[in-house]
Amino acid sequence: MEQEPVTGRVVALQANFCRVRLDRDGPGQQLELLCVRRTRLGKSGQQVHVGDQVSLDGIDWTAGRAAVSRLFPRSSRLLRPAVANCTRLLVVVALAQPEPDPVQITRFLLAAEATDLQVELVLSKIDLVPRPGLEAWLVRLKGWGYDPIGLSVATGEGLEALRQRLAEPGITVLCGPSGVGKSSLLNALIPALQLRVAAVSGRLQRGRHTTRHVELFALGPEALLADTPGFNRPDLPLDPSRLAALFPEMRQALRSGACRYRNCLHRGDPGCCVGTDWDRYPHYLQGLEELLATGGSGAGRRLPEQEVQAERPEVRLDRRQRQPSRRRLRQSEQEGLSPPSPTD
Ligand SMILES: Nc1nc2c(ncn2[C@@H]2O[C@H](COP(=O)(O)OP(=O)(O)OP(=O)(O)O)[C@@H](O)[C@H]2O)c(=O)[nH]1
Ligand SMILES: [Mg+2]
Ligand SMILES: [Zn+2]
Repeated sequence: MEQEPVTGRVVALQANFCRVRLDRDGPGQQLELLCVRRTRLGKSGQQVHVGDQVSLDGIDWTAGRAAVSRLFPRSSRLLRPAVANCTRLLVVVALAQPEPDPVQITRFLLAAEATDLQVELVLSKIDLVPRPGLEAWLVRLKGWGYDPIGLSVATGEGLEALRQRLAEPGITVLCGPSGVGKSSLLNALIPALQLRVAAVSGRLQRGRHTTRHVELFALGPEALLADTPGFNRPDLPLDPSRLAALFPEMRQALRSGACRYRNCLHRGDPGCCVGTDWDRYPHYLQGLEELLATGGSGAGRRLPEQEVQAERPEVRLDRRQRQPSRRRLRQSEQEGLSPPSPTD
């Protein structure tokens, strides 16, 4: 008689192994097996990611070992942090230590919006600022089209509201700058966890990149949360014409009106239905100019699956070393601009 295959979810990758949480407990009530992962599975050329649904063979229940034999199709895939089947992104920014920076918050939100996944926003460390400071940020972020939850791990405020928002089935990936308290938040939501956290340091009260890998934890029976390493400045992932759609407040304006020109870049030209009178207009313009100048960090490289771009702290491409791309030159010619220099 043929046995039903043993299946599970990859919750962490460790060197050549992955930890797989089983969909159904093993004979000795095992919840997890340590599995060898072939770096590439079969002809599909797919790599195993955290979040992947897999089936296993070669199971040794006594030793708690097995091998991943097959990957199930993914509903989504984030690149950096590499997580498969993610359903929701939780952007975490702190109200203090480190100070909130509207440009940086916008960067994270744009990278999150570019995935087409649901985006939630949390303001952490509210115990460190006076109430009016929190209220002002809540109002401002609502104007950006978000419904943020202010919370503090120190006082517990806001945790229940967040827990409810994350209770729906699926994988939520936490992302945000280093030191904002992502791991602390997970420890507070799932008390059995004892993830490493570290005090922020230095004049700018930056985080210290304490978390080094991605791992999934169970918040409820079907709701999983992934802690990820913080990074400080995600790239702008898209081509210029798609930037506007990543601003919820701009999407709103575009739904209720139309610009005179179909390929409007919304730079305050007459006939533009978005205008310039909105809080993040300078950020939009700055992002747009950056994309026009560089050809976009992800332009022309669109992947079939969704991705979020997140800069790893140890890999930084200094823009001054980049040569202007041909696309960028062409673009400036079309716009009657002088060719950009590599040092701008
Ligand atoms: N006062 C206060 N401090 C907090 C709060 N949440 C986190 N912290 C502190 O902030 C520091 C950084 O917290 P972590 O949880 O390590 O931050 P992280 O976002 O996981 O950082 P990376 O792993 O580097 O990305 C620690 O000293 C925490 O104790 C909070 O709600 N209030
Ligand atoms: Mg951490
Ligand atoms: Zn327009």
